[in-house]
Amino acid sequence: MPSKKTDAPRESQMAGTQTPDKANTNAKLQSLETFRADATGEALRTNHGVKIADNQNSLKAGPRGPSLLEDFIMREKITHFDHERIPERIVHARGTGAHGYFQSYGDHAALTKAGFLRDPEKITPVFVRFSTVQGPRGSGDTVRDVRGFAVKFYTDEGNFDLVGNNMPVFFIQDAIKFPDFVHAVKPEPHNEIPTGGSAHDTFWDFVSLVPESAHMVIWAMSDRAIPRSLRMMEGFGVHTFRLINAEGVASFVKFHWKPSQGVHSVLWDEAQKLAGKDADYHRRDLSEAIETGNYPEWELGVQIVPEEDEHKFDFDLLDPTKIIPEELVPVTPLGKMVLNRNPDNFFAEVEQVAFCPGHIVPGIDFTNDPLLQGRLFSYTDTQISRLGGPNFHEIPINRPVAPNHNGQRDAMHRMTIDKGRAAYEPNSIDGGWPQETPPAAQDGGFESYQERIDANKIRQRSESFGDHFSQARLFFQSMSANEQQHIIKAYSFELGKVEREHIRVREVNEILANIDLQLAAAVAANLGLPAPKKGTVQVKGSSLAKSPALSQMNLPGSVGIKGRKIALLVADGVDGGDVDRLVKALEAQSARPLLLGPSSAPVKTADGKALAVDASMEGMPSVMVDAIVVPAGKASLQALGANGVAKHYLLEGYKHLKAIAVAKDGKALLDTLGLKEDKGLLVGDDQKVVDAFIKAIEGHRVWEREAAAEAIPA
Ligand code: HDD
Repeated sequence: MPSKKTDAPRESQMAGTQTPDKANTNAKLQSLETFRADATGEALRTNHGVKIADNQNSLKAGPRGPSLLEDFIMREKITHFDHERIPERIVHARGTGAHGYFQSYGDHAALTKAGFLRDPEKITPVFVRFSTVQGPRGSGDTVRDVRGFAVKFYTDEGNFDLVGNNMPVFFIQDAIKFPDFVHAVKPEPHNEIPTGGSAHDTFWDFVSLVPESAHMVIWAMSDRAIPRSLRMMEGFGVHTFRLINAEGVASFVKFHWKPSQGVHSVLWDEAQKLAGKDADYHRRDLSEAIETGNYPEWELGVQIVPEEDEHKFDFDLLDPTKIIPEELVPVTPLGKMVLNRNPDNFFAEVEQVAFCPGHIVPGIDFTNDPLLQGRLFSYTDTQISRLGGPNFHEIPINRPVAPNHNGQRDAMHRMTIDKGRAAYEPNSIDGGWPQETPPAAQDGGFESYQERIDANKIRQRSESFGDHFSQARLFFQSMSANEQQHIIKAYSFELGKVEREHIRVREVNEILANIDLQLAAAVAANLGLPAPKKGTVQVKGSSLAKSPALSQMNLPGSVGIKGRKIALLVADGVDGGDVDRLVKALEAQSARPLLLGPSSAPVKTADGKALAVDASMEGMPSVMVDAIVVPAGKASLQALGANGVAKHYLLEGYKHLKAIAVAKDGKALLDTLGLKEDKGLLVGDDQKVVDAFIKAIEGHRVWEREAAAEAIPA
């Protein structure tokens, strides 16, 4: 049961996986294989191939003499080391990634001619990078922030990058405002504080002056900004795109990723503690899930709007601060993505991967969303300075599976050795190759959608982008009572950190009051400000009163407790049989039971056997697990009752609304802690308790407990 790390080669880690071995043999992985370096059995050499005899000592004039400049081995090693870092991403610097595959559910011919959506047999390799936005590379995983959700599809027709977020809207409507927004949210320039958060003056100054940000900011103040796991997030393409079929018929679409794991978050107190106790919480969770065969899955879907319906909504489809409520246009599933392979080398794969919303394939096209239009320029530009030149597409992780011959030549780090003399087109010297391919129903050259444009060149925001509050209101009003409270607390916390009174006042009076007066009043009360009596603008309101699809409470997922980490607190004298019973019951549900003891040393069971533990309770604190069990055993229960770490474990788990099951004899322990049984705090030794415990974990948290848990010290 303890899942000890093995150094077994990758092949055996992958053994026993079902469809993925198809993906293993696919072209992308094979092409990456060419670049993977395995040093097993190899001699240590310089970069130029010379075998090294002594890697411990630099060349010196005598054992106590000065080092010699001629030591080419040391100079090569140190020079390389001196240049090991590349600039981090300007935004989304902190992230992690994984390989996997995408498979279409069928032939979506009516919608698109893109080959990877036309053939249900086709396995398209993907690489996904998840990220936070604000913090630098070394920042914590669980900060309150938007999460990047960028997917590179290595299709036979070229790379398609769907560079989205875990929220369906954005802070601004026009790309020209992106540097302003990013400068405002990034750490303040005089002291570089805060790292990885938005609770500071410049962020709230900007967003309180820019009402178009109101909708995205309320998402960022919601539980979506503190996900339980990268595996438990929805993903969104944000902009409206076009899909185009073989007949040239276009449909507007919004892309959605729906996780089988459900959409779940941690609590704010937990998120803050995790940032210290396990700053790598999300990257660890993803890589462990893949390593243990709990491959995360998402369904890719689209909301489809026929071209002729473009103007049927009370918002503009080109405005990236708007969603299309799923109750108006449901999401049509297209296929599924499975992540089944961890990177071998973080730098080579996760750090060097380069996404660009402009990487599309025939059958997909852009719209005139002014945020998207700006992004089409920005990403390639940033790669040139970050990855050192225009040949970043030759880095293995960025290489398409499709061939990519053209007349582009030279530049820094060119790796391809182009044969032939004609680096131009047309040519008659190299037989005219490579040649253009005319557009066609299948396998044709890329053709842009022929949208008619007849307009004045103008710097102007469309009037149809003018309603900034109706959907922010719809979002707030669609939340459960618990979620609404979390939002109120998040605004109160963040604005509480804002030093300038006039910024707090403006956010409450000119933004929150236009979203919802109760929200504004609650936040105002927490800041000691008067409650605004009315908003500052006329808000027309959404055509829907509520959109249930927006509440996480309605997105439980379909995998039950698979992959959930469950702590079993044990000490000397624990009932070994009870531990076995509980472990078996949890493993039967594909959960991950973990034995935690007072230290990392094995504990002794009541019948004298040594029982290995996975970690100490301090080594894996309660914030790192989903649920807690205290197995039977009188001496063990007594020892835990006298152990401050164990008591804190239970109190904290209770405070964070986690399911807790305690053996019958542990009732006294709960009484000492002042914890009362509820739907998720269960006492007993029978199967009924185990069943109720599993059900409570399926619900992610015991929401009914939230008010009672307020009284528990943080
Ligand atoms: Fe961006 C990175 C998502 C607007 C400019 N962006 C980046 C990443 C994601 C997004 C997921 C990380 C990719 C990775 O993992 O390497 N960005 C978005 C979304 C946006 C958005 C969903 C709005 C809908 N971004 C946006 C605008 C601009 C940029 C308007 C500039 C005009 N984004 C960048 C960038 C980054 C980036 C500076 C930093 C590193 C990189 O591109 O490769 O170019």
